[in-house]
Amino acid sequence: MTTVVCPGSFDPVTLGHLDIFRRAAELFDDVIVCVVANPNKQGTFTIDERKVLIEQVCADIPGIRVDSFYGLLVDYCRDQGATAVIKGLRDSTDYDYELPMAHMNRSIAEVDTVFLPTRSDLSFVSSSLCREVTKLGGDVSHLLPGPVADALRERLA
Ligand code: COD
Repeated sequence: MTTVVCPGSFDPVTLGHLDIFRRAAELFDDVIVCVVANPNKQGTFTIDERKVLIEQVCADIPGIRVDSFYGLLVDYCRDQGATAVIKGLRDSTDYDYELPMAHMNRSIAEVDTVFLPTRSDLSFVSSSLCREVTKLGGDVSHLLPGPVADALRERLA
């Protein structure tokens, strides 16, 4: 059985993230979507709220578990027996940000990173832009899973 981890802030989870989770679940037996806590960052949603939203929108995808973690990602991977981290790549900015982390994770713990290119029609989508547009009264419901769009509007609009 191959276990992999899809880590992220997921504040909140978008259709872009969800596409990566689905494709990871087609490629690997056991996919852990892990909300990584950043104690220095005040999120829009709490870690538990993010987890519940991800659980809701992934309920129909077999082979996905949802968890949260604070600390070094490779320690979490080792504890879970995960051999790789899955990341979505939207553009060269993501690549420049992700590649040093991938090298570092490989260097310190031999944990590999698998990059999946984002769906082209979702390559401009980020949690931060969705939050900003919603806060200013815009509609991003076509870019978010239904329950997430409702929760974000309720929280920010
Ligand atoms: N389509 C596809 N993929 C997407 C999209 C989209 N529209 N939007 C984002 N993604 C991808 C991102 O590229 C990323 O791979 C993933 O989804 C999560 O995105 P975010 O924005 O929710 O999460 P990030 O980028 O803030 O998460 C960074 C981590 C928390 C994973 C990282 O900082 C980390 O591993 N932290 C743990 C501490 C650690 O081990 N540090 C040392 C690293 S070497």
